[in-house]
Amino acid sequence: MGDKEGVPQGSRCIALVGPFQSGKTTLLEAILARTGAVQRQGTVDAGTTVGDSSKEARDHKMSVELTVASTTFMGDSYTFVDCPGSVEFVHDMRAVLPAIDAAVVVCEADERKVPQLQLILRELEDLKIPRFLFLNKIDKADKQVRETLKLLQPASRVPLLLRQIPIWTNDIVSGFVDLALERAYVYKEHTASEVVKLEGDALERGKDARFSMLETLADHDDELMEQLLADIPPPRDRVFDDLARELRDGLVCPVLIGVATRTNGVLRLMKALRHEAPGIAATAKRLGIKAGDTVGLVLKTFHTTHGGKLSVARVLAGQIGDGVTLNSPTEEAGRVSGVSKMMGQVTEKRGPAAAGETVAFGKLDHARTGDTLSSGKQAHAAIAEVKPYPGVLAIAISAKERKDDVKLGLALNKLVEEDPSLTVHHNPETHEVVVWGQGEMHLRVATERLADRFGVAIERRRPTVGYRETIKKPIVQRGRHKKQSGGHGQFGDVVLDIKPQPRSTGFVFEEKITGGVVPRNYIPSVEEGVIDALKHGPLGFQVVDVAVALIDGSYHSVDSSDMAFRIAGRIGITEALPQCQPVLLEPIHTVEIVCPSEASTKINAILSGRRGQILGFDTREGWDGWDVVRAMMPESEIGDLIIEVRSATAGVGSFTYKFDHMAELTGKPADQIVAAKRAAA
Ligand SMILES: Nc1nc2c(ncn2[C@@H]2O[C@H](COP(=O)(O)OP(=O)(O)OP(=O)(O)O)[C@@H](O)[C@H]2O)c(=O)[nH]1
Ligand SMILES: [Mg+2]
Repeated sequence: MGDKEGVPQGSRCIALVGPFQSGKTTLLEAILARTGAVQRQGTVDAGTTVGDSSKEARDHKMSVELTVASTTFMGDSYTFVDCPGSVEFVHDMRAVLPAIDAAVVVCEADERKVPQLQLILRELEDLKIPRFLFLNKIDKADKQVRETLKLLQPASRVPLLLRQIPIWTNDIVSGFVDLALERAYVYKEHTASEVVKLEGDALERGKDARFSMLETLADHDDELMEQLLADIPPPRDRVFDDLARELRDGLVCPVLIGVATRTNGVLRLMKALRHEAPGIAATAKRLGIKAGDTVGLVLKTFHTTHGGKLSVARVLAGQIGDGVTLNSPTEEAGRVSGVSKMMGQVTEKRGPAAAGETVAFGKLDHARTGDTLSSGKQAHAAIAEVKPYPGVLAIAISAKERKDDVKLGLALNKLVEEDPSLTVHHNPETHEVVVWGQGEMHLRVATERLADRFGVAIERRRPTVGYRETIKKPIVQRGRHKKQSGGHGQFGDVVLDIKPQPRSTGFVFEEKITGGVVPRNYIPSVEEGVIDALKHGPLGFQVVDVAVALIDGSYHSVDSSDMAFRIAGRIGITEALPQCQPVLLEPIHTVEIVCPSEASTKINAILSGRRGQILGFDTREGWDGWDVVRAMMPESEIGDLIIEVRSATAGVGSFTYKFDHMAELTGKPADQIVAAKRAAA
């Protein structure tokens, strides 16, 4: 099938991305309303939009997961994926990017949002995904759009190409000039803009701006450059071809303007998408998918109350319908049971999905977000691998009521399946269930989901820090257990040589018995008793880095037993350790913080304020204007580090960390920890 009017065949998939609260969900609503997919345009503030329809999103008035909604425009089908803007929910965006045809990056004229914009544009640039910038909220604009563009330009590696300029009436934007069409329009609320005659000041500014646009395009089109130099007006088709080509080749990032709340600029955006955004054929080529294969990519997983598990996927090649068995690269993903069209949380059963379409497949039990699905004999290789960022904030949770323990476990599995940027760890030592996430709001939403969706009320606490203790002085100590009660007595007697060991050597047990003073068969019991006692040292923590040697003892031919020697070993340690100058050990990690360079000084101050020891400073490789700061830091201080790092970096700073060593902690901080442990015991 050939393309009609230069419009690619097949359903398009477009992601709406951009910094926090820039108006993506509102823009989706405006698109759906403008194209007739919904009757009335809802608002985020009234909680009536197709997007953000979960209770958590409505409650917080922000997107906390992606929304998928489809519509048609001028006979073509489009699926939009509205992605959350908050960095804490960024995984939902990252997981869909590989499969989309193009992205609309919604942003506003706000300098503080530039770092976040840069992060998003980088992801798109690296994946070679064509992208438009939609400069939203120009109803609130207080500066010239060209000034705004200068502000935003550092966020993009390629030129931001202004396609429209606003027309101002009494300091308010009342319409726009389309620089490619050379036409002026006046905005009408919730309906198409009206063409007006381009005259006066707007005409002049329009000419200037058009010339700038053409100049930028001419950087990659020699013939156009010659025309411009010779003052020959370039043919309109050539300009449109260049706009489309340079977008598709990632040479420019076209900028459109509008007001999502009033549906202004939406029609223009849709037309640009229609004519310029690539279609499934180009996307399949970008992903290296061969003709003849049947391939899809899972963008998101939902566990719905009534419909069970839904795998939202884009079909990238072939056709996928009910009853088809799909494979992921590692296992059989399952048999499709139901294909649905999605309109936010509302799903509607439909027939098989063709290449290009984005739908929800039912009951793919073993499919995970990010999986490449295929139906051939041999599973298709993974076309994308999007690893979630490691968690930066943790909470320990438990079911409020013991009876919900099993339910909590099942709910957590589903929660993590829906959102792989959450991880759950069971701490075998403290028996805590620790949930790691991307920030405060992320974890808060996770606990709300557990309550609202899975019906498990939970309690949350700060996770226990892995403190240990050790000793600084050696000792030789006798442990004697003797009990005479009626018939059989109990007798065990050991002498232990206890010595501190170098850091991170753990525990060693040796026996140096001569002459059988402690019979061989009782020795393992002595060791068990020692291990028992080391679990709770005099400070209340596990004792590490000690060597214990059994050097002497005695036994009784009738009264000695495994149990008696075990108790003797325990007594020996328990009596010895308080005399060995016990000391607290705390875990120290190496932390690597990445941040925009202008925030480095603040980051340094944060690290010092948290007992961090700065190891080094570097520019971040491949990241202009970014730094990496490395430091050693106690685990207890990393707990909520992300909150301060984000606030110092307009939300974009982050860190990774790795356990390095245990270090002694003394003085008041240590006393407080010991006292808290005693109080909790
Ligand atoms: N003045 C004005 N306000 C807007 C416009 N578009 C959106 N808003 C408002 O901006 C706020 C955020 O809008 P959303 O659509 O939720 O923004 P978002 O980008 O989806 O937010 P996240 O998904 O949480 O990142 C809401 O209060 C909207 O009413 C606009 O064009 N003009
Ligand atoms: Mg949103």
